[in-house]
Amino acid sequence: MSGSTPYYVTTPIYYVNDKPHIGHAYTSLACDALARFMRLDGRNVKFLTGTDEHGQKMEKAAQAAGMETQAFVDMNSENFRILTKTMGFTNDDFIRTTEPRHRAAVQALWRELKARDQIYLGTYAGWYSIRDEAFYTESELTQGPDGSRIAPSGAEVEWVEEPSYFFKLSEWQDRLLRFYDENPDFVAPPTRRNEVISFVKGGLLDLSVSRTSFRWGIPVPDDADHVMYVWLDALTNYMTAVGYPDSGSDGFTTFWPADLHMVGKDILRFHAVYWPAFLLAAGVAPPKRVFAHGWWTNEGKKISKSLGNIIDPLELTARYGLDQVRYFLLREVPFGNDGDFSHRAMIGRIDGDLANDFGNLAQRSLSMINKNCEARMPEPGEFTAADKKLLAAAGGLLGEMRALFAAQSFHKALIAMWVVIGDANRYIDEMAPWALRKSDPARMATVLYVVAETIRHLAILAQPVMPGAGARMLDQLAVAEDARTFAHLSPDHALTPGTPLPKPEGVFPRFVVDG
Ligand code: ME8
Repeated sequence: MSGSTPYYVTTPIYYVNDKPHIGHAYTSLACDALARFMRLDGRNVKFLTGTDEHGQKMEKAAQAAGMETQAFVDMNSENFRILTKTMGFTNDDFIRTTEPRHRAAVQALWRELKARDQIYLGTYAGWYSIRDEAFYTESELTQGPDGSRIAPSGAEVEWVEEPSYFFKLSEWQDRLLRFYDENPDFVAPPTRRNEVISFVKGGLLDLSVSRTSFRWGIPVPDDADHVMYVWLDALTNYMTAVGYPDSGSDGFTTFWPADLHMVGKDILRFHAVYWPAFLLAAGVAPPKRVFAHGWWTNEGKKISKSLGNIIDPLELTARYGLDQVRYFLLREVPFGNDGDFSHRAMIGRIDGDLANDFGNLAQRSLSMINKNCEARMPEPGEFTAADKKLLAAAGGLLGEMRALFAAQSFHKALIAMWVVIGDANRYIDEMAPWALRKSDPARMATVLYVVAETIRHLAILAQPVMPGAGARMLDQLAVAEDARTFAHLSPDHALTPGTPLPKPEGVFPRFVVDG
């Protein structure tokens, strides 16, 4: 892999106050699909996920569970590690903010900011939301029914007054605006970019970056009364994992700045305002891009523990199948938009797109080859214009999908694949190979070869989103395991006539309602 272009993609590190749910699985899934895509495309990929374990919220959650805080975060972090296995994620690292390597990185970044005169001691007096781990100004708050104050996220806030170190965020307003201007792709999608710019144009206050009223955090260097603000601590994870503070290390020089921080829209401000400001202030290059995706609701309702409608990714994959869930999540909602989860929509995709379209394409053509070509890859004759047209459509997919993955337009990439699936199904209907069996077996062989070659393209390209199904289809085409990358989509690679094929089996069954 050395010499290939690096690609560094990160998920948010998740709070371990609770179990993972579909929202967490979604963000990491998008990153996994990207990581797999880039690896198949020959890039040197680093894919990072992990858990965010410090702060008042964790301390309170541990107390509520009657557990010692470290034991509590150990237990819940493990659930996120299990999620990565259940969902088939291919992260190269799993970072925890309670690890020594991370403490060293955060303290080094603090020292750098201090040395550059970007941090000063003062007193914070204002509103704080423990649920969001965020400070709010009076003007951002609304009045709750009982007179309490509510943050834009819906979380309650409390009044905090304590000694605190501040980061000179106010000094970075113009520099940040210039940075957004010079880097038009830094925040995506464009609506989110506009939100960020108007927030920064509204003026920035210095940011409180330490707390003194609790202990569960990384101590401020040389002032142990303070622990660091959990967001300064958490954001730094992206650099810890590539070797910061050793900025001469292989990891750091190869992978920093990160290509993409994938986040939900709820945490955009931290990633697109505070994080680049910290980095610019410390003389470190900001990441190349932050993509803020939308929010899932469950059958039209906000997903929340209090409503009891949390969707457990483990249950979902057990019920519908891993590839099916992965496909649904990335296909159902234009990436970036909010979306609604419903069992009906899920079953619709499984039976329609997967079973009827893609599954049936593979099943019927491979069964015909098995029956009529002695279970060997048929030998094609000369290609007709119709054959060439379908092969060209399949051959053009990689270029199209490459651009769409680079823009994180997963749904469009899948739609592009389904255009070719539709073309291939229509081609079979029109060519009617079953009718050629007696009248023109050589032509039947050509038609089935063209379809098989189209399926080979589709299966290779399906792997980032549906690794299991893609691999099973490639097994059925007897494609060697080392011949499944995007390099094998070039014109000099194609199926070898005469290769013996295993007995075909359905890859995408229809969903059977149980009981
Ligand atoms: O914010 N729909 O962690 P967190 C879509 N520790 N995505 C959702 C979702 C939903 N309903 N619910 C959660 C934190 N997510 C911090 C991050 S990063 C340095 C620190 C996803 O456990 C989405 O990606 O609250 C959101 O941004 C993230 O989970 C929040 O995870």
